[in-house]
Amino acid sequence: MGYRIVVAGATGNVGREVLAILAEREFPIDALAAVASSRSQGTEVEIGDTGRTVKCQNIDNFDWSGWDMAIFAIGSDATAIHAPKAAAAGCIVIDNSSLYRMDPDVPLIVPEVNPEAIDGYTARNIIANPNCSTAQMVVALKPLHDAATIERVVVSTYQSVSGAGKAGMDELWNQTRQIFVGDEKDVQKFTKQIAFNVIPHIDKFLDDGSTKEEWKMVVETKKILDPKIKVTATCVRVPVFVGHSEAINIETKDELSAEEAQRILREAPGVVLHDKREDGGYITPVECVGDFATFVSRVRDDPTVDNGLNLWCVSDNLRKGAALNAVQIAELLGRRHLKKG
Ligand code: 11C
Repeated sequence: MGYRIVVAGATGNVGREVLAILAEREFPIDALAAVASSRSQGTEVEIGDTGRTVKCQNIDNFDWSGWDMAIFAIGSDATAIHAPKAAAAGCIVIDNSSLYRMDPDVPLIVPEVNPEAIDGYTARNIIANPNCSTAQMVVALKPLHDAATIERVVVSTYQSVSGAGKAGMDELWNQTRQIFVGDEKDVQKFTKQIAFNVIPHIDKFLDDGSTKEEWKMVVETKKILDPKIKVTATCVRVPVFVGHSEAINIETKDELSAEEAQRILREAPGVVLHDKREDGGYITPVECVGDFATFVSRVRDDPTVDNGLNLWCVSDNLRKGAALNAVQIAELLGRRHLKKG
């Protein structure tokens, strides 16, 4: 016996990955509905590479009653309209947007890090999925925090254009072509040229000079991992299609050598340590695409502070950063609260 599950935003980057991952992980499904805006009504969406498709229904008049859970990937504005309706009808919402993440009545879950927090979903029937850059970082940091108590994190991100949706990917592709053929460059989605460039700006600016993407990394890490951890972030868009990378510096309360950290990371759930300390002995974004893991490389001591470590962390932002984490939440919900069969 399986679940009755809805994928909202099934035609988008993340929605399509959700459908693929449900199939790849053989999530037990009795009924599957794909919903999207009226523009996509009737569109047949492929379910990964199974050869099967599902027809999109209009989210505006979808009847949420009788569905066990819905994975939402439709952005905050549409989520604000539709998630409360689904939740009120008894369909548990797993939401990819940032709308509910900091709501104290909504658990913010990375299954490898804080699975027990999911029990709080009953307050609103909503569970939040973190920002992609936070998700991969906390997977890498959790086992190190358990071993030596992380007190401070300094992170710089190298985020792919797929984080900005299909329009971001199209802009990188088009600008690259335009530069090669000498056409005028089309700059719309990003504030500056992204092809052959990097942009130290993701999401809107806040009053203190940081950006909302940087703020999310701070507050979400605290909510998921430990409110006592100090985090400072610089988030940068790079001309990579898929895969976010992060250079992370941590300071721990207790001593933790690079060798011990490598040993811990080798055993950690969700982490693949690939750290050969030689040419090419590390993972780059193109190698992580389509994978479930959070890859860690370049683990080394930082001798400029007491108990400091540096590491390099790479993951598929559409998977662990969004669709995979959402499906893992659905699996966790099933195991802990909605047992079938
Ligand atoms: C990016 N991290 O790379 C963003 C995308 O809060 O879910 C995801 C935004 C979010 O642009």
